[in-house]
This record gives sequence, C-alpha cells and structure tokens, in this order.
Amino acid sequence: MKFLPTADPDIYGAIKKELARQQQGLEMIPSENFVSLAVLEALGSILTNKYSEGYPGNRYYGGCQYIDDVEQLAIDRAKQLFGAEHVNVQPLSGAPANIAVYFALLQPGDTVLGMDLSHGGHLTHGHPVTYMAKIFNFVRYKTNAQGNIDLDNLRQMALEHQPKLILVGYSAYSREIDYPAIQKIADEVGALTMADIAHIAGLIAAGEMNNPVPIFDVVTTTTHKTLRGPRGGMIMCKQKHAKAIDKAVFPGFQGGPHEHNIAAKAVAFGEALKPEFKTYAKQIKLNAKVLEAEFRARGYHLCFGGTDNHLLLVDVMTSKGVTGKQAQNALDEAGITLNKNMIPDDPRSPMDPSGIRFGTPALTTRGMKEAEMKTIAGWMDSVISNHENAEIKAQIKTQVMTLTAKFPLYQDWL
Ligand code: DSN
Repeated sequence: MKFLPTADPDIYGAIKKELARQQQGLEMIPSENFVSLAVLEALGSILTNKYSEGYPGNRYYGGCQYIDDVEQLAIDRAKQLFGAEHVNVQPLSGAPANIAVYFALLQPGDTVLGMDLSHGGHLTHGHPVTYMAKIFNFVRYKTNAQGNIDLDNLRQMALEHQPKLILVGYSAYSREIDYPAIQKIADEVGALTMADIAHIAGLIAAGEMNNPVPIFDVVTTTTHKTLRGPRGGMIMCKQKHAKAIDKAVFPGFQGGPHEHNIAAKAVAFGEALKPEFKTYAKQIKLNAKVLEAEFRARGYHLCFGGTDNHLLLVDVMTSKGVTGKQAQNALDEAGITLNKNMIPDDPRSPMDPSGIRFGTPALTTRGMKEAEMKTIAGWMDSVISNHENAEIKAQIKTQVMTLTAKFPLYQDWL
C-alpha cells in the first residue's frame, strides 16, 4: 500500500495484522473465502465515488454512462452463470436481499414456511429476534432423524398453513435440496418459492449442486461465500417478478447502489465463468468429503449424516463432551478458525451450543487438497479432545503456521 501507512497508520496497522492472521491461520468458517487481487482492485476503485440511484439506462443522476456498463456486465454475467431470467445486483448483502424479496412478494401478516434455525436455516428466514418476524408470519419446518428435509411433513405443513411463500436454502445444512419436489408442493398450495443459495452459490454456478434458478420464483444469494466475490448480495427471479423485485430493492428499501462493489461482483462472476472455477468447486466438495470421513472415523456425530456440499455440522458435545464454544476457542488458539453452531433441536443455548460448523471454500482457494484435509482433521481432533491443554494447542499452532506458509496468500499485496 502506498498511501495508507502514512495517512492512517492505525488502520494500516490493523489491516496488516488481519492480513497476517489470514495468511498464517486455517480459515474454516464455511461462509468465508479469499477474493482474487482483481476483485480487490475493483472493490478499492474510484467507482465508490459515484451515486447512481436507479438501474442501467434509467438513473436519477447524471454521469452514469460508465456505471451503467459496469452494472450491466454484472447482470449479464450473473444471468449466464445461473441461467437467470432477471437479476438485481444491488442488494448490499444477503439480509437486505431477503428482506427486499419479502417486501416485493408479501403483504404484512402473510405466512412463510421456512427452515428452523437450529436445523440449518438462517436468522433472516423468520427467526423471532428479527423485525421480519414481527411483520410476516413465519412457520418453521425441520429435518428428519436421517437429516433430510421431510418432504411429507413439509407438504402437510403447507396444506395446513397455506403459506404465500415456501423458503428453502440454508446456512448450516450440508445436504442437497430437491427443488422440483418443493416446487410441486408450492404449486399444490398456490405458494411462491424462494431459495437462499448464499452458501452454495459457487457450487451451483459450477454445476456441482442442483440449481433452483430455472425452477423457483426467486433466488437470493450473497456473493462472498463459495462464489468468491466481494461482500454483497444479489436477487435472481423469473421475469414476471422483475418489476416488483427491482422496486423493492430501490426505491423501496435501499438508496444509492455501491457500484465499486457491483464492479467487484462482475469481476468475480467473470472468474466463476472460467473452467478453473469448476475445478475449484469440485475440489471444495472433495475436501469436505475427506473431512467427513476423517471425523466419522474418529467417532464424531455428524449432523444430517454427512455432507453433499462444502460444510459439516458436527455435534462436539455428544461426541466428545466439549461445547461448541469451548471447541471454537480452543481451535482459535491453535490457529484454526471456525464457528460454534446450534445442532438440530439443540438443548444448549446459541451462545454456547453443542456444535461446530466448518467448511472448505477458503482452504481450497489456497490450493489445499485431500492430503492437507487429512492432516487438518487430525489436528482438529487433537485440539478438541485436549481443549484445555495449552501445550498441544501451541504445538498445533506451530504446525498450522508451517503448513500455511506452503500455501501463500496475498503475497506482496500490502
Ligand atoms: N453469517 C453467514 C454465515 O456464516 O453463514 C450467514 O449470514
């Protein structure tokens, strides 16, 4: 960096320390990733200076001719990636994208059928602590004992509650989703369908997971998880919902779009259209499968019976008598970052739940493969099983630093 070190040494210092943390640690939070330097450049560009309320070709402010090019490129590339009829790239992140969809398609008091948070759903899918839960009537379905979405139960609930919207797509669920079956239930009760593919968008774009976009009414995503773009959101929908969605995003909910961010989204979508991205997405899943096998072999209880995607939810309480918080803290001390997480119908509290959630997108971006996953699973087990043993945690941290040094990240960037 040329200017920041002298202009603002405090912020520069914090960035420098965070860079070292990212470089030296094993990032296993399944919703995190490392963007390319090209994405970073677009994100840090002068596009941040421009106001551009409206949409390409129809803005409220002057001087938007190049901004229009940027936003249209992002839209066109997203359409190509997912086979979408209409795309809105302006949502600032996943939560605003979901809220905009609710405002576009629902009236206050309407019923939405969404997955229970502890079974892998998301806060913005109607958790009682959210404002959306005060406006709309969210009814929650769950997974069955085998870890599958119980489609018979979902159908019964849909018949009973007559939802206006059926919502799928999760942030801690590790299995594939049968979109045509859910669309059939929605058709039977006259409900609209929405999928939140934030976690798995990159896997879907690469053809490694089922794609709801050609089937469902609306699909939301973030752009910064497996899709490996900048922090942001996006809505894809059938043409018949395009006007309502666009109006809900702006002027209904947001103001001026963040065009530097939209440019970075366009760059990331361009990267995801390349053949290398397919190889990357395949490897994310292969790596997750190795972690699954290694944890199963060590006697851990895997929620939902394992994984079809990039993440695992593991019940460390039942498996090893360690809470999710204890496991997260101990692993943090050893240089391995993941998050504590509720397991289905968790008897413990969200702040100290029974599980941990971890995944492979960021490690795979660094170039790590099956052999590294085996080693890492062994380290994780040692730390969890000896979570109060400072010596073991220190030893593993040293080994983590040796390993990460072999997979360089953002070298010379600062
Ligand atoms: N915070 C994101 C995650 O970790 O899944 C979703 O909101």
